[in-house]
Amino acid sequence: RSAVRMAMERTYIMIKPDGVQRGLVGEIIKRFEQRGYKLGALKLYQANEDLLRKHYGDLQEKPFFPGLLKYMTSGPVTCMVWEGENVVRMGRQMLGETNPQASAPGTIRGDFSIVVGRNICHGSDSVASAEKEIKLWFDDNEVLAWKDHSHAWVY
Ligand code: RTP
Repeated sequence: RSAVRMAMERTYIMIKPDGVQRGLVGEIIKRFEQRGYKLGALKLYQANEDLLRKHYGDLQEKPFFPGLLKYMTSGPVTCMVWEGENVVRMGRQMLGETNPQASAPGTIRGDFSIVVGRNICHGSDSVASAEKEIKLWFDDNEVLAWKDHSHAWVY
């Protein structure tokens, strides 16, 4: 297939503190790798409130926001960039629904979590928010240039 016809995208996937503490980092990376997506950036990172207010800017007025801040700063998160065809939508599908009890078995939340306040992972909901979130969580020099990757084995 011609490279120009593919919807090549990047998305921001983050394993939340519960996912890290429960030892699910390898499992989650494995699922994206095995699907055929390419890792473009990876780091373990202790987030602070300032960064999380920027990341979750649209949720600041929600009653659960203080609890969300406490949860998300309770330990390190794992920040990742994944790339490949349609990865924003496919990534959300692999994660499952925001509420784990609405998540199908076979999804990450559907396999490993029970409540919305401890739902293991985050994935960008659009190409635009992916680009915004990648800039927010990574310095430019931490993210591999897309052209460095060969996708020839997958596509
Ligand atoms: P995420 O950004 O983490 O991928 O989640 P999302 O887009 O699927 O969901 P969103 O509505 O943006 O909520 C962000 C995160 O806030 C926590 N949350 N807690 N009722 C609650 O206690 C509640 N609702 C949402 C979850 O961790 C959710 O992923």
